[in-house]
Amino acid sequence: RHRFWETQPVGQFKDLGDPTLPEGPIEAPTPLEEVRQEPYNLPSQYEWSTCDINSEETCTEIYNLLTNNYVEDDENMFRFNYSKEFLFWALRPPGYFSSWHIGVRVKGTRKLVAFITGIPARIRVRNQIVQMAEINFLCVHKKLRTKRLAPVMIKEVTRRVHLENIWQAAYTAGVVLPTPVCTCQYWHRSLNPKKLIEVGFSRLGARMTMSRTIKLYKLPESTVTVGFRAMELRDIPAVTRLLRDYLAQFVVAPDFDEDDVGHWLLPKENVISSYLVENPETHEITDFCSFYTLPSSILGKQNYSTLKAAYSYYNVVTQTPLLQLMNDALIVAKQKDYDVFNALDVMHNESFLKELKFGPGDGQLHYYLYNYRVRQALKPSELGLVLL
Ligand code: NHW
Ligand code: EN5
Repeated sequence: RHRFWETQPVGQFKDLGDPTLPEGPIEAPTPLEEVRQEPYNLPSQYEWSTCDINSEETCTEIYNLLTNNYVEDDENMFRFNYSKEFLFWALRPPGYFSSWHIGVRVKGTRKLVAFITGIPARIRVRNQIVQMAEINFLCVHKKLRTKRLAPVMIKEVTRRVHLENIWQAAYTAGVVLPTPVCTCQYWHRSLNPKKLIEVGFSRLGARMTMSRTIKLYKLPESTVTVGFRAMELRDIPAVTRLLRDYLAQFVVAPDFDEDDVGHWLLPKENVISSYLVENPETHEITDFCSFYTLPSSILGKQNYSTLKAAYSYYNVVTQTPLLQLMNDALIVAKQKDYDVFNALDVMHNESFLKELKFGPGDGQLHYYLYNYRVRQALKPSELGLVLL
């Protein structure tokens, strides 16, 4: 069934529900001297290329590869279109390794034809904080598919992660692999229903007209929560406290410190947006919400070329009802001209999705851990992790 994944230290389908298997690492780390020193062999036409994303030229090559070859929906109507600024942010968190930004090029022409990345992260699983790599942006050019290039790339990134003495990883995919730690549902909240219907992202409901649909999804012009404002540099300590206290309740969640919060949550135009609620009397920061910007190319439509989507990231409330805070997030996203607001059913998101008129999408997102077994798959509400 899974010629490659069956050879890897990941939970296997045959072991699902075996109560004798312990939770934790599947394989023990090997001494660093025993980690393979040479890169894995590629087919002879190709060569490895560590990508320097600080180079504008390399960043453009990566952007072009992903724009034309990265993830599509199951009907090939939309393709993720991560911006260069987004990639620059996603790939350079505190302590990042350039050696984990791995390209495959054609020898001779130097054309970039495949890519995979890792970034370091501390992830807590129950009461254990585990140093991990988050693997993302695995992409093989459309013309080079099904030639078993992906397994070589995964082995090579694994080797380079091992060289940093890191032995676990986390990743997400829309496809089922051995074996999900959690399976989540995508939900979508229309902000610009007319455009979404015109491009085939959503459909006019039964017994619904366009004008009734537009009215259904209408939002107030401005936010309602008193003290709602964009996050700033000075808010990092308070936001870190809020987020750490909140994430402590989930079975799997990142272990964010102030450096991480400064990187992952400080607003960056068209990349990451974060808002908080400051109590006007005490100046206490009581609530927080965030979303990242990930447009999709609209494939084969003349009147529109991109869909502007916001993706719910981390949200924490202590004083404001979550429903009200997320409604304010929808209002700011609408003000900034996003077409749709997407969210997974992770953390406490279930509590606002239906009431705020999100509808389930046709996509799921499966979460995986490499070399770490969890006793039982988690419910989405037990998951406190969002990957980009
Ligand atoms: S998920 C997005 C992945 N990218 C895309 O979907 C873009 C469009 N598709 C492609 O570019 C987010 C290709 O179809 C890809 C596969 C490259 C996906 N994850 O080369 P072959 C991430 O980036 C397995 C893992 O012939 P291909 C997360 C497949 O099951 N494995 O296929 C990435 C089969 O193995 P099997 C995947 O279509 C996490 C083998 O690849 C996969 O030309 C990576 C076939 O290879 C996927 N998304 O290329 C793992 N899709 O055993 C990280 C297919 O079934 C692990 N496959 O025979 C941790 C590493 C670090 C450890 C550190 C301790
Ligand atoms: C790694 N970080 O399928 C991520 N998206 O539902 C990689 N569907 O946008 C893995 N098919 O349902 C990513 N509209 C896996 C996801 C890949 C992309 C994907 C889905 C998620 C999606 C849309 C468009 C479907 C187009 C036809 C969808 C319905 C929206 C509707 C709005 C009104 C209320 C009901 C729902």
